[in-house]
Amino acid sequence: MSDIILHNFAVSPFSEKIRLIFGFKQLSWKSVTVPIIMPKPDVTALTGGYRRTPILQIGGDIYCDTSLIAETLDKRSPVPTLYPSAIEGIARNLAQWADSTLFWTAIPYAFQPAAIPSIFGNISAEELQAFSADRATMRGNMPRTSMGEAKGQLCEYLRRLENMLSGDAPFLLGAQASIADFAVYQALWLIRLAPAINPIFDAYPKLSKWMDLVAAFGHHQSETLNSIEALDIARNAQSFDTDGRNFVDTHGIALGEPVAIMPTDYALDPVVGELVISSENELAVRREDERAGTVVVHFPRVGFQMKRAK
Ligand SMILES: N[C@@H](CCC(=O)N[C@@H](CS)C(=O)NCC(=O)O)C(=O)O
Repeated sequence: MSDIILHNFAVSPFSEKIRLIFGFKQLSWKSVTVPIIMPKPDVTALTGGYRRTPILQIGGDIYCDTSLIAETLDKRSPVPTLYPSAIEGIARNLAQWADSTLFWTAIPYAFQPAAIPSIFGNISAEELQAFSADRATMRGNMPRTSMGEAKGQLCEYLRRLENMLSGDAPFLLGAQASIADFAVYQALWLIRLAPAINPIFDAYPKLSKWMDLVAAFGHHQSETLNSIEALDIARNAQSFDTDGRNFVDTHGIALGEPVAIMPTDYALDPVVGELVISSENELAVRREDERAGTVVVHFPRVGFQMKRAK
């Protein structure tokens, strides 16, 4: 089986979600460190434009968005599962709430001046300015949350999560960990890293204990790889993960047609290619790249939009 390669950076919460899933599943992986801000030419050579972090590469297959990355890892290594059958629906929906609403409530709270050194280390004023400008462009017209709103809403969400842990079960949805635990944890992770602001968790002792439990999964074994080696692996790939899916047509677009796929919320960079998967929960295009060769770029349906390309 081809190696699992995660293109990620250290202080990326969504990357931490996947790194902990490697720990949970005891999966060995290769780590490519990507730039924190644009340009990212070795990332977009693989994806065709998608710039968000992380992406998963297996040979010439590139998986975008952690909901699909988690799904792909679960297919490849089903035990222990991220989707226990009795709680699958609620776990997926809770994870989606955490990756969107909870994350975008926690982020403005995490990026307070007092917390910046714990998150970024010795970052210069210029670097911080470049980071803020990059993220402002990436977020486009997404609504901004003030500190007062972020703090008030975050405390209410923490109270609800604490309530979910009020029985004896160790995880959010019971005895077994699920995708919901990794998604909620990633949203709170940057706050947890920063001693100047993490006392916010003191009022939620069960949640604090649960965070320790999730963190204890660790990241399992990884080796570093550079982005040029990753491009070579893509270019040499002989087969692609396109079989075994139903064709579900919700757009009146047939397999083989040129399409553009992009997120619906932020970083709206379209990826253009020939439609090769259109299933219940996944879309994928095949595209040719000068540096990466032929690649198949996969997206979850939820959170993405597809249009016929010219
Ligand atoms: N829904 C996406 C969100 C990914 C995301 O927003 N990641 C952040 C980093 S944690 C990002 O892309 N930041 C901009 C960048 O890395 O270019 C997912 O689940 O993968």
